[in-house]
Amino acid sequence: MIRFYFHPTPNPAKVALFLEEAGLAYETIPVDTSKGEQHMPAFRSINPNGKVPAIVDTDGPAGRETRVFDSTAILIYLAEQTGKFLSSPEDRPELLSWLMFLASGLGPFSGQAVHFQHAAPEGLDYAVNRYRREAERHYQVLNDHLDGRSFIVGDSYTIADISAWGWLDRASRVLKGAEEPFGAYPNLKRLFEMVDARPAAARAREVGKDHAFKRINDEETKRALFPSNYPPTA
Ligand SMILES: N[C@@H](CCC(=O)N[C@@H](CS)C(=O)NCC(=O)O)C(=O)O
Repeated sequence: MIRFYFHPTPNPAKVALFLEEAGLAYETIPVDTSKGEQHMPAFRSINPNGKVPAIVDTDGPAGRETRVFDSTAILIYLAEQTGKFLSSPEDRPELLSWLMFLASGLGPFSGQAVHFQHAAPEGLDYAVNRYRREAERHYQVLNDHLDGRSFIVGDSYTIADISAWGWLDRASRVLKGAEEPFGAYPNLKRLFEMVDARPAAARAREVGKDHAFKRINDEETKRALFPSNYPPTA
């Protein structure tokens, strides 16, 4: 059994999609990051980085309970455990490369583009330009790679496609103001629509819907999500 620590945001969404695709038994445990639950000691013992997603596999290696944190680590772990959505062994170098491109490039630059265009104070033009342009550049790299390909790696659906879906789902926020966010990236549009049309994607979108996550962006939420804006606590 897997305990899945979840908030309805892009990185947990990738893991929700994998769990649904693989048909694994799991229990969703809400972590309301807007209330600061990611900073609680009990959750920090599962993810010392204080972010979602994380999982606990009660039947991990050697039958021991084990934690895994960070969406990409979780995708690789679950794919290896189940043997599902891994590429062929010959394509493994490509799979690892694109997973890391998504984990360290497309994802974080999308996140910072959202932050500086939607959450940061007005007037930070340098930061807005840098993150928006870097997000666009990563979109372009993946769009070019997908020319003539149905999937990111090889000729089958893998955890790279699952990973890409999480942040591509937020394209309209990443590319704020764009009339058609995928307009300049037809191959990304095709990939996103292919993944999004899978029945597991519809089920993944339902994960956590039975929980009332906090929606108000008040002082508690700002302190929880952006602690670097406040003096360090002793
Ligand atoms: N590299 C991590 C990033 C995780 C991450 O940034 N999660 C966000 C939600 S998408 C979060 O927990 N935000 C709350 C916070 O930063 O306090 C991963 O891929 O899992």
